[in-house]
Amino acid sequence: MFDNKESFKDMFKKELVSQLGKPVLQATHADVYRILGMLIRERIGPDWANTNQSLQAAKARQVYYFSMEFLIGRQLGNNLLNLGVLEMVRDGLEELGFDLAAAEEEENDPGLGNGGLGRLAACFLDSLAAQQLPGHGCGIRYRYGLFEQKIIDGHQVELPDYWLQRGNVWEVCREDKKVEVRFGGQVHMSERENRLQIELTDYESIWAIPYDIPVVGSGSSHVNTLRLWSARPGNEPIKPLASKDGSYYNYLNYYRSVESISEFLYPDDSEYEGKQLRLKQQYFLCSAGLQSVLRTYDKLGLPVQSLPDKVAVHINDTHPTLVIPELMRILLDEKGCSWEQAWHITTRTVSYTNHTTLSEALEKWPAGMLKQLLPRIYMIIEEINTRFCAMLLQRYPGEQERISQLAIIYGDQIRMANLAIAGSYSVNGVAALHTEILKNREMKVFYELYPEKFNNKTNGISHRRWLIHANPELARLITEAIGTRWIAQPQEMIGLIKYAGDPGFMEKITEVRRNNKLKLAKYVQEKLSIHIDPDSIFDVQAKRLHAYKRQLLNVLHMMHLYNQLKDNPSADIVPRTFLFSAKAAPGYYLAKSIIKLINTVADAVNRDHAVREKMKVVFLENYSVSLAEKIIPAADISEQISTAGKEASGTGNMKFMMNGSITIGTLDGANVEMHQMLGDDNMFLFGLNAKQVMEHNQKGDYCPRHIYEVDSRVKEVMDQLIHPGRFCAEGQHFEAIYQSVLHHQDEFFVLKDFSSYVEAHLQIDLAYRNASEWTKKSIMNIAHSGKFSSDQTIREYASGIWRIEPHVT
Ligand code: 26V
Repeated sequence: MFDNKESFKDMFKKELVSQLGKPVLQATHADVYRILGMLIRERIGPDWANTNQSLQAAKARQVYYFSMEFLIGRQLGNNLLNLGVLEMVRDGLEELGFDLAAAEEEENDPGLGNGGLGRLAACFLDSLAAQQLPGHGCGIRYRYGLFEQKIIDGHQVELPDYWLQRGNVWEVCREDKKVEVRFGGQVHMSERENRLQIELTDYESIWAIPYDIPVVGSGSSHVNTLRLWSARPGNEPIKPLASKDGSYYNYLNYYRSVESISEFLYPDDSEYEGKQLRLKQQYFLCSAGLQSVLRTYDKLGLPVQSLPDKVAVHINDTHPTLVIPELMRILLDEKGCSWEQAWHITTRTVSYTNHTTLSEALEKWPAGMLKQLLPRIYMIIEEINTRFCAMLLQRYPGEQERISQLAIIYGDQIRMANLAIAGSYSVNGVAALHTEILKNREMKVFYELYPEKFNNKTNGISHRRWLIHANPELARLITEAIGTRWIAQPQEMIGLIKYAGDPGFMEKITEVRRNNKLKLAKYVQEKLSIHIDPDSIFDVQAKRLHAYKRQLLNVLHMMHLYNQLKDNPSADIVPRTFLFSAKAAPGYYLAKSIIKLINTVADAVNRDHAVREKMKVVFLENYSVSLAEKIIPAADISEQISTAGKEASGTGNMKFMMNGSITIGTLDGANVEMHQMLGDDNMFLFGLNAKQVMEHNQKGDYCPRHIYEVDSRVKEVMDQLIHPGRFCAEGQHFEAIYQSVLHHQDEFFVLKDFSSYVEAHLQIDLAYRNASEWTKKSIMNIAHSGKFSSDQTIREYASGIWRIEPHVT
């Protein structure tokens, strides 16, 4: 393969001519991207095969991370980085007259996830491979990722995201490894040789086709696999129900319904909705994934009882909980296990991560729907529930209330979190505070039943993608200061503390950060024709739009600031640029209204020449991994302002911190752990804490109307939501937003935290004036961010939950 620049250049030129039949000079950026993809794939291939072979030969214990989402981001840059050839390829291309950055922009960003949960799965894969841990992803190859967002007239408009349009160089279709997944049908039971025989008839049968993507370990030859499944009728469809009468049109309908299973990713909504197609997707993932795991296991020639010694199956939230009854089905119906044996194996194989405490987001499937779609799986869930409740009756005689809270099937609903906890050996939350809330509140009865299952694993992020790749100038500067060890061991960044007062280093870091701001300013100018001042404070909130994340609090503060500037145009404030980026679920009316409000405020502010030197508001459309990589390195302020107790962890908070932004935040999620390290000097805290929020909720004593009446700043901005004037044109108003915070007992405490939020922003303004103190804070943030490396998180999962070890080939 290419070991040096010259051999790379030779290979590149040869490949270009042979694959595309073009002279080098005529190659486009897209051609460069494609050829690089092919070369890298060729280079990865042998290591990939070796890793698999060697894991198999060593009978190594492996983890399979099941997730409905893998938000992997663009692959080219990261693969070059992890292979250790980034600089060489960049230089080589430059000598040939090409620009690597431009080629990178040609890659479609696969949006196979909604936000934090999907991105976490991707960071985990990166960290598993980097540490040579045998761990693979198992997911769905959606033909359409999360919708593409356009802002038209201030409103969000959704377009389909056909990310596969130009093919995908990173995947390999493994047609030979397809498996069959069955839906519907009738279950027949009979007895043969004293054993219960189960047969399913008249089912709908579909093929699951795996597409494998290599996950390259940074600095080693270890390559794991992300296996994404696609639903297809296959060349010789097996017993399609709809084609029984032989009609060609029925046949086509059958084809379409099969393909719809892996057609698109569901957007995460404000409230969970039990949609049948989503249930189909979940079972499709679980059944296909498990069959392939067991096929690999079977090759080891070990008895099925040893499965938990060799295989760990992890479920990312409750979405893949059907692995539990599906594993039971395979063990009972296909491997001939007794119920007790099967349950013993299953509950030692599966572990589960919870990602939310919002009760409205908890998955519950209507029993009737599940029964019709998956009759055998339903029988197994019923049996799990019956045995579970019998055990509870023994343990808690007479405690009806407690037992009904624990039950897996309750009324007409199947509670997936209850099934996940009952059927797994480990349950973890994603930040210290979140885990405590699970144990003491949301899942208290389960914690009392199974205290040994509960544990915390604070989330992390890949410093390779979010620092080295996204912010190469900063990475270089860190290496200049403390050497290269931090690259393999990001905790070593703590060594930067001693540079927090070093004038030379401070000057350099200021320059790097300013360059990043200039780059983002250029992007904003190109995309939106808005000029933003690189010397203003870049104040950024970029994340999914949801009421609990309180983008609205941010908007109300902006409106207030603008009102102040109108009252006093010569007010002495440090110029601010407020940047937003966020997608709202298509059916989430309130969230979409908030997007419109942000854009309405942006229009009013940006049009006003009187404040142009002091304030700008920008909404960047279509937030995605690649856009995040542009925004985050340029942020001075990171807005992490969720209502305390609602954000399980947050991972954006960690990405901003690692890039030297300073957080304004509540004591929520992982912000709590950030604050423990950084202290009050290096973070701007405000608002109620989780305990206070809970107490208000218990007492029911929060009265937003009272705040509206006594705080004139609040009254002014609230009234501006519904009356024409500074922001709203005649006939335009934001009634729903107004009502949501004033007339209902706003569970997100927006007005309650307003005053302390405004105060925290005043502190930011003051602090920014002292440039060297600000830079020190920024350095302190970077220095402490190693704790949030997903390498560390994964080590904790590996030793504390999965019991897997690094494998050296
Ligand atoms: C729910 C639904 C329901 C309807 C269909 C689509 C869909 C997709 C995802 C979800 C679950 C959302 C849960 C989630 O994303 N939690 C986030 O997980 C992050 C990683 O642990 C964490 O940092 C965030 O705080 C948490 O909100």
